Amino acid sequence: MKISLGSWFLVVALCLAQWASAATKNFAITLTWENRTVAGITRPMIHTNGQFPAPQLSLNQGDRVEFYIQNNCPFSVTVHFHEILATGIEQRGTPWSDGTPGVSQRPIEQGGSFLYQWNADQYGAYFYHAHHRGQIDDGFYGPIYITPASSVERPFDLISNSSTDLKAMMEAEKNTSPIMLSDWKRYTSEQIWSSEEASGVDALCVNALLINGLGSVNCFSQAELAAFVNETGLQSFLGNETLTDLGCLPPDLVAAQGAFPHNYSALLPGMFYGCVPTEASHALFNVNPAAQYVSWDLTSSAGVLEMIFSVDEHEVYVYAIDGRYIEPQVADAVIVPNANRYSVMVPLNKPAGDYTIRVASASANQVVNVTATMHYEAANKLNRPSNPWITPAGINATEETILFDESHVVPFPVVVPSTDVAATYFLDIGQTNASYVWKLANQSFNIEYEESQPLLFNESSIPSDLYIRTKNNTWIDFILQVTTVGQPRHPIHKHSNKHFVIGQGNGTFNYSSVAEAMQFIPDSFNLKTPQYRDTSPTPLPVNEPTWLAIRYQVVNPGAFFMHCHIQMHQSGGMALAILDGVDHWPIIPLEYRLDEAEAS
Ligand SMILES: *[C@@H]1O[C@H](CO)[C@@H](O)[C@H](O)[C@H]1NC(C)=O
Ligand SMILES: *[C@@H]1O[C@H](CO)[C@@H](O)[C@H](O)[C@H]1NC(C)=O
Ligand SMILES: *[C@@H]1O[C@H](CO)[C@@H](O)[C@H](O)[C@H]1NC(C)=O
Ligand SMILES: *[C@@H]1O[C@H](CO)[C@@H](O)[C@H](O)[C@H]1NC(C)=O
Ligand SMILES: *[C@@H]1O[C@H](CO)[C@@H](O)[C@H](O)[C@H]1NC(C)=O
Ligand SMILES: *[C@@H]1O[C@H](CO)[C@@H](O)[C@H](O)[C@H]1NC(C)=O
Ligand SMILES: *[C@@H]1O[C@H](CO)[C@@H](O)[C@H](O)[C@H]1NC(C)=O
Ligand SMILES: *[C@@H]1O[C@H](CO)[C@@H](O)[C@H](O)[C@H]1NC(C)=O
Ligand SMILES: *[C@@H]1O[C@H](CO)[C@@H](O)[C@H](O)[C@H]1NC(C)=O
Ligand SMILES: *[C@@H]1O[C@H](CO)[C@@H](O)[C@H](O)[C@H]1NC(C)=O
Ligand SMILES: *[C@@H]1O[C@H](CO)[C@@H](O)[C@H](O)[C@H]1NC(C)=O
Ligand SMILES: *[C@@H]1O[C@H](CO)[C@@H](O)[C@H](O)[C@H]1NC(C)=O
Ligand SMILES: [Cu+2]
Repeated sequence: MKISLGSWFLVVALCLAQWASAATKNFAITLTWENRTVAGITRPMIHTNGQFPAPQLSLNQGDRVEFYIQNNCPFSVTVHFHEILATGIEQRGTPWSDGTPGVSQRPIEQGGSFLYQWNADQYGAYFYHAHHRGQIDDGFYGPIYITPASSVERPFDLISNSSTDLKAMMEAEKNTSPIMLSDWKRYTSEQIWSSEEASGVDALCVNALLINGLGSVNCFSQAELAAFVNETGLQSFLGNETLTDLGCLPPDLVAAQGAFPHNYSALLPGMFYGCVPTEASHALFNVNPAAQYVSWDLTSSAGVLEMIFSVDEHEVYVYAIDGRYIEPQVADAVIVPNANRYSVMVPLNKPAGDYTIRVASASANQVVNVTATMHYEAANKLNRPSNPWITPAGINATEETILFDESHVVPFPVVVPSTDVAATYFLDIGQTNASYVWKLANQSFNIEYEESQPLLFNESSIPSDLYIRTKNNTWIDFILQVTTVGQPRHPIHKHSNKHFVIGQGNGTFNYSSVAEAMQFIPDSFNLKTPQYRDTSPTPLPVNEPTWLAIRYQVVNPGAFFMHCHIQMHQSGGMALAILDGVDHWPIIPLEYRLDEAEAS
């Protein structure tokens, strides 16, 4: 792309340049590929201005963002702002700043640069991350927080009406900070991908979990693993087999692998077997009990696992999901699927001291955990270890543990979708030809299409059954059908605007539309208080297939993407392109057009 650099040279020289001028915030990011030791494992990875995780983008609602990226990695990259509705000045869309290769832009080549521009129209917790190939697993992710405008109504009076509490919660929200949850592998994303191709195996096994980039490798004994299998009921998956020493389902059991060709000797040591313990420092969160509350934005950038989060002996009030308020719900433990954000308000009402923050895999395919410490800054201390709500296997450690209940979420305020639906798409999720090759559309979205001319510029660049076309200001339904048992929950993420989660169930969806299904199985739907989010997990197919129904309004003309946020599944092709509002596509500014040589 042709960007006139001008003043940008100055910006690039700074570490993370950020200043407010007429509500425009400029960020300059340089990516490098260097060795770093994370969770005690040294490997090459993506550094963002020398950092990992990438620095936070702090914004105010209404800010205009200019994000300049200089790619000094030895490969091409893109970045996606998850999930900022990419609108620009005067509400014109900026779909060329969505960051999806093959859909909205060309990958940014080695040595190249790109300027992303968008408006922070929404409020709350978001994040930005690599969107080329498997690079999110190489450490390119960082938090975004958009302070809500003062006119946005907060839900905190549903927690307490005491004026001191309300003041304290407003203050805690003002000082909210991210807790990035991620998983970590000892191999690079390209090593993992090559091994998947050579072995035929879906690489759903990690080496460590991280909290704000910190953690270590902990190896459980066979006896501990056997006890976790009992606790979690994993025996029914395992049959006569056992978990690997990394706590993983063995490769032949991963997502029905056994039904596809495979060569287990092409797996790398440490991918499924070969746990090597490490020592490394864990995250520390200093909190001030005088503040009464602390607010955290739990943000998962995990490539594989869903995680469960808890703070020993403390309740949390979940008050926002995916950057949008809900009626606060109290819980002791919260499951955070890949790519979701759960904002929690934590009352600091226990004796001062150190309390363990526990994060563990909530996915059936691996038992793995990590801890951090919440430290109350006060003189008198708790003189004993704190008591857990959850076990290292990610399940309740006590009878009293209350798990956050998704089925009781009520958005704040409630917004309901239209029932005037222009089109319903039935999307079957399953494997094709190999256990690591997946589809969401009629065929697998081959990773090589990321190198195609982007659909925003050329609708003929990829097969037409890998995308749908919609008209602006219409309502669209997707029925996501998980066709086979043994698949994990797929966190399905739709780019551009949020979607309503209107229904889910077990079995096969044998209806031609949601309206028809509602006549027969009304209890499977919620059109009165549906969740409104950007990433929604499909229900776990335990004994039979499952389905998820989501609905959205086309408001933002441009070429977007919908895909599983398990990175191996996205790389494996579980994706569909969405050409939204084709009747109102914007004119692409000259500087974002493809090179002349290409466009002719
Ligand atoms: C990382 O370190 C290894 C040896 O520990 C070395 O072989 C490799 O070249 C280094 N990679 C980078 C990108 O510096
Ligand atoms: C606070 O007052 C509002 C308005 O009367 C009410 O709806 C809400 O339930 C109250 N909150 C609590 C925690 O009692
Ligand atoms: C697991 O459960 C089985 C059957 O209840 C029991 O025989 C076995 O001792 C348990 N193993 C562990 C490690 O708790
Ligand atoms: C485990 O069970 C499978 C069938 O469920 C069988 O094919 C296999 O031989 C058994 N393995 C062992 C070690 O018993
Ligand atoms: C299986 O993988 C190993 C290790 O990469 C390789 O040497 C072997 O040739 C492969 N076997 C087949 C049948 O492809
Ligand atoms: C997992 O939990 C166990 C038990 O609390 C703890 O000993 C271990 O350190 C945790 N693992 C990590 C990596 O923090
Ligand atoms: C976890 O919760 C279940 C269901 O409430 C309960 O039956 C079980 O006893 C609890 N586990 C522990 C260790 O208390
Ligand atoms: C799967 O294999 C069939 C025939 O063997 C082929 O037609 C199809 O294109 C393959 N699908 C993918 C996603 O590779
Ligand atoms: C669009 O992509 C197709 C398929 O790659 C190619 O044949 C065609 O020339 C492209 N069109 C333009 C205008 O570049
Ligand atoms: C998939 O195939 C079905 C049947 O041919 C068709 O109706 C549907 O539009 C196709 N889906 C996509 C996304 O192209
Ligand atoms: C689907 O089946 C699972 C496992 O049997 C069950 O736990 C779950 O409640 C069922 N879901 C619905 C919506 O009926
Ligand atoms: C698309 O539709 C939305 C919703 O009605 C509207 O706000 C927007 O202005 C439309 N965009 C264009 C470019 O017409
Ligand atoms: Cu998936």
